[in-house]
Amino acid sequence: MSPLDELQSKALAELAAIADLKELEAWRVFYLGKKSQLTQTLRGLASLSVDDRRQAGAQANQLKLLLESSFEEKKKTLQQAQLAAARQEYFDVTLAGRPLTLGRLHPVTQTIREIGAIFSGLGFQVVEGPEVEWDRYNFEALNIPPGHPARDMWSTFWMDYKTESGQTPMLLRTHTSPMQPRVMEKTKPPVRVVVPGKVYRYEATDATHESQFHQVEGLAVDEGITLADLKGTLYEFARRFFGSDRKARFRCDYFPFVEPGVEMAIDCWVCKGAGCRLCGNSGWIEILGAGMVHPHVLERVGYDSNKYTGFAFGMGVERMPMLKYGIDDIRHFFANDLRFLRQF
Ligand code: FA5
Repeated sequence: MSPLDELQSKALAELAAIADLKELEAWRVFYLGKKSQLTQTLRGLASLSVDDRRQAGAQANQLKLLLESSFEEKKKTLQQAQLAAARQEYFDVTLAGRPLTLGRLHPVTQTIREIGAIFSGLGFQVVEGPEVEWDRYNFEALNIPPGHPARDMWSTFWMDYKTESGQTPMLLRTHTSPMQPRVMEKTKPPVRVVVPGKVYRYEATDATHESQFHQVEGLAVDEGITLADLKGTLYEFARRFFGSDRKARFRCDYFPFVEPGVEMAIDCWVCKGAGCRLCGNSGWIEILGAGMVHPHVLERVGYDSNKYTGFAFGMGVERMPMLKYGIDDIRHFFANDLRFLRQF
């Protein structure tokens, strides 16, 4: 085999194995470039005799043509493959973009913010507190000692909290009222706060009751505060939240930490006060409990109950949008059905 034959078979074998254009260019430089064996052979022809030159020149030129055409062919094949691969990733830049779905705040969060904004406008500060609570704040500081029958008003989730001295019962707070003594312990009067947060009750769910729901607590303590201030504040809240065409009413109620105690109700959104299944035929839906802070509760945190009086209230947050928008089941709020949530 002549050196040119050898070169040919080696070059073509290497060319066949090439898989991309970069390797192909390296191949071209090696076999057809200025410093390649073939170019050197062609240059060296001048030193040969006329006969030798004719024969060797013809063979070298033939090989050059063969390598050049093989190179072009391979280049075309590789370029086509590259194009086909690019087409697979092709996208139409003129197509309209897919709309981005905007997230939104949960209706309960929206309601808490709306309630907070109304009370901020009435001079209240918004504060938050712990959901896992001590018995002494959830009950004892609120005039409900161990064994007091009023504990039955709130079915409770208890848990054991391990401390160095043993196990101490803690609970998931049954209402936001424990924040009353917590705030008063840290503040001197005047106090004006609202406290939004989650609360928990060990009870069966129905259209208006959940075992985990939200409340907003309110507390105002100062010299000379009366029940008229409580009613005025809550009527004004109801007017701003529900509009002036809705009716609100107060009735006597009992909570151990207020005296006197009241409940506030709004006319039922389904029957407009006529009486239906939802409102238990009463025409009214209770939204909050309230009253004048009991002197015992004030004294326990070191407030002089002869000098200071105050009112407190605790409203169910989910009941507010239910009343405002006519939602007939509290369980919609926590079912996470986007068809419901997207309406707010
Ligand atoms: C209390 O929780 C008292 N802490 C309220 C209070 C505060 C009274 C300050 C006096 C002074 P009650 O258990 O009634 O009270 O709950 C208050 C409100 O929470 C109710 O009016 C109702 O709107 C809402 N609520 C009560 N239980 C549930 C429940 N299971 N699911 C949804 N909302 C509820």
